[in-house]
Amino acid sequence: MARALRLARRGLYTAHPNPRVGCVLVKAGQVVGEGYHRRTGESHAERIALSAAGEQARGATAYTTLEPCCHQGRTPPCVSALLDAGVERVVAAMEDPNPLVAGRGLDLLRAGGVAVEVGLLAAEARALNPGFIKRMCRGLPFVRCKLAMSLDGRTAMASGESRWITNEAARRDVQFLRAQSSAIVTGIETVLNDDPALNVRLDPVDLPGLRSEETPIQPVRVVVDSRLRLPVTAQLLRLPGQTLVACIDADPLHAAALESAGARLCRLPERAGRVDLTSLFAFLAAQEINEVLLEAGPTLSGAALQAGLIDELWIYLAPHLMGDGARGLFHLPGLERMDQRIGLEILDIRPIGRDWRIRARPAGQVDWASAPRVG
Ligand code: AOF
Ligand code: ZN
Repeated sequence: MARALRLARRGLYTAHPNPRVGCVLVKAGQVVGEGYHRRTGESHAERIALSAAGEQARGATAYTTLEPCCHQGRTPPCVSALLDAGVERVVAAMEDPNPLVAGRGLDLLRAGGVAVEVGLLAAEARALNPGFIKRMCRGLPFVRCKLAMSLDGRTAMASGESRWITNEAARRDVQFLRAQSSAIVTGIETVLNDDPALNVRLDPVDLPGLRSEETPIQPVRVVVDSRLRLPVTAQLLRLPGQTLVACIDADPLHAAALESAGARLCRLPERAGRVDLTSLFAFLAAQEINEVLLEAGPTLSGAALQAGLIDELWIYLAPHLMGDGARGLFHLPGLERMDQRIGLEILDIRPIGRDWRIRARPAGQVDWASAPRVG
């Protein structure tokens, strides 16, 4: 199963909106076939492993990081392929949370006389697909909020100047975070101030799963822009990939100009005069967006945090001080007493070049990698 998990990880940058899945077929202590799901629309892990094994699959055990599917999606069901090949035993790390499968794949295998076990390395398997799991279970994407700050917790000088807080190595690390995300969400203020690209600029050879002739999959760029102030000249409209502008209401002429510049507009319900963020994230999940990277300023990041929409904070900490006149990480109105603090659980801290990366989960947030739902 550990090998199947390593294979599944090769789909980190390419499999979405599908889950990352790996499969290893073992017979008499030997690996006879293996595979991973590379890209939506292409074969599932089990079918790749089965074709590699050929006749050797008869009587083998399949270790798979996700319950085999039993539905006809973009590709045919894996359960029938496993039964036809004569696989004797299937060990799945976790059930498929997709309501079209949800245990039925395992039931069908059992009904076909296959020995079935579920739950081996479940937490590791879940950690591969937090976005897919949360989207299937909650109708919301898994949201990582990325921030860069000085050691004294500042993200910009009072003037708004913020380039660059962190070093090259940290900014490259963020490129990998972007590459595994289906969407990057930012606010209109960030776009007006910085005119960011919000794209993936890595070489395909740096992204496992991508072939050298392929270009990285660009996450959908989402601009939260209640009053539709995005200029048609914004850099992100000219780059490969889709740009979605989330607004409440819009001047029809400006809306038409943005649409002809390639933007997709989406009108959403309002909350206190701004785009309702829960509606926005539910809309993104409905577009099959699994993992979101929020790269925004203190207002939007703070609002998403207070709405309980952030699953993980990814804070890059740079070794310098910016002083107490500079701006803080989150705008959190109404937070006045110590008992109103937002607690965090630090998941890991590691050096990235001269900076440090802190990964933390807001207290009370579900850990999508634990809490396995077995059998
Ligand atoms: C598996 N093995 O490798 C993957 C599975 O549209 P399709 O046919 O690609 O089906 C997508 C669904 O299949 C996806 O939502 C998830 O439930 C399951 N993914 N299942 O047996 C795999 N990637
Ligand atoms: Zn399948």
